[in-house]
Amino acid sequence: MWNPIEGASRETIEALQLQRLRETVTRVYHLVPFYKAKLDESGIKPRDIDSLEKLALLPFTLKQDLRNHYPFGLFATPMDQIVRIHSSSGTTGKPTVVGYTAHDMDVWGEVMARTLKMGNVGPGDVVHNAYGYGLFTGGLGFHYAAERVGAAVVPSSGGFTKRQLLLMKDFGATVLCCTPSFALHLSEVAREEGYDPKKDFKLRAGFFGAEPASIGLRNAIKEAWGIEYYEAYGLSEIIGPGVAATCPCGHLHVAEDHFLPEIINPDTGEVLPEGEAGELVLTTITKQGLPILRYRTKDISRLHREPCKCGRTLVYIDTIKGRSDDMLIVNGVNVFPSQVEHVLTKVEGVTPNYVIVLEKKGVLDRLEVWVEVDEATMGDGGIGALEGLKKRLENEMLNELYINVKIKLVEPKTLERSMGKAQRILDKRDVEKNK
Ligand code: DLL
Repeated sequence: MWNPIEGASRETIEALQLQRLRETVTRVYHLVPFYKAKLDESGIKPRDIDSLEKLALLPFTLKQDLRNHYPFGLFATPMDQIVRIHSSSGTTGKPTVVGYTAHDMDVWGEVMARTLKMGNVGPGDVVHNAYGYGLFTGGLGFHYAAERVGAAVVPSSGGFTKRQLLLMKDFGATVLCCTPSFALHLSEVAREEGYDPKKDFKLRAGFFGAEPASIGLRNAIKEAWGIEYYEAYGLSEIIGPGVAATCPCGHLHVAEDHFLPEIINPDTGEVLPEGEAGELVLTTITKQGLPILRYRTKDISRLHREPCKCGRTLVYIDTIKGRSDDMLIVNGVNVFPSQVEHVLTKVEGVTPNYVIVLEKKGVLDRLEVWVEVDEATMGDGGIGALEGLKKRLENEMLNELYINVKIKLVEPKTLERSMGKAQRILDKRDVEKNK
């Protein structure tokens, strides 16, 4: 473990959490007019926070609240104490902006060091960091983590796939950090370039996150590179990566001494009993620049407090299968893109590269999945084999999703690759509605 607190007793952790929660509520009450108004409205004073259960009384914070106070309206420190600004890409509307004080940068380095320590990364390791550098928190988050644990970091950022492979090979990268979709893409290009990903590289572990990855995709990455797979979870509004990370047992432990997790019913806002699935809500309890109460992540997960064999006592969460807002509703049935991906990784002959296309046919929705056939199947398939493959996929989709899915097989390497988070959904239904 990087920090003994990761294995501390529940009493120690909870005492620390309560003290820090009270400090945070006091801080935002006095320094952020938005929170003062919200707390006054609900009749809560900072001194009322005398147990962790009181967390449930605090107001939620939504992404829209950050947008409404664009750019710095929710900051709790004057700008001369802010040393770093990041922002979310935000495809619609204004981006959300986050600010860090020197103290926050230290907290971020600490929780990110815990992430890399899960895979025992340290001096002697060469960390190839292919998360995007810039306003996105992935690149710089992993960068400072690698330096903090004493590894050598290669700040390669996204893009330039062939060049990345050259650097990974020549610099002897032992650890890879990037999105799961990019890790798979790198392995495909490595093969095309004549490398054997397992033999020609020294990689032993990878830290993947920023987007969901099905078990099948994880296995494909592990298998292609012959590495251990660690997962990083986080979001810019809370700190960036570093909110949670998988231990060697595969459990996604939350850095609970800095971020308090809750699971709520996304429709009613009620806190759900332990172990039930719902929306993950996070409260920062040590951040100074932009402290956030009960942030609605929209990520669907569950909390677990069972003891973990690795010795960590911090609560762990289910890996995020999807966000409540990227859940597709197809003729009334809920579908997560990760379910589609799961089917693709179970059926031989296709790759986990796909695009989900949604259209309206009359009053009904039609879901089509474009999926790449793999090289071998394309080579020896013939029309008959491809027809069989298409039928098999359509049957599996029906079993898994309970809806009819049309499969369109496309040639290998024809779907666009993303250097960061993959774009997998093309929803044409609204466009058609507005025509
Ligand atoms: O994606 C931070 C990050 C960078 C995490 C690198 C891990 C590694 P945002 O761009 O603000 O921050 O996006 C946050 O991405 O609410 C989830 O929906 C999704 N996400 C992040 N990590 C995972 C993960 C970064 N491990 C949003 N599994 C979050 C599934 C993830 N989804």
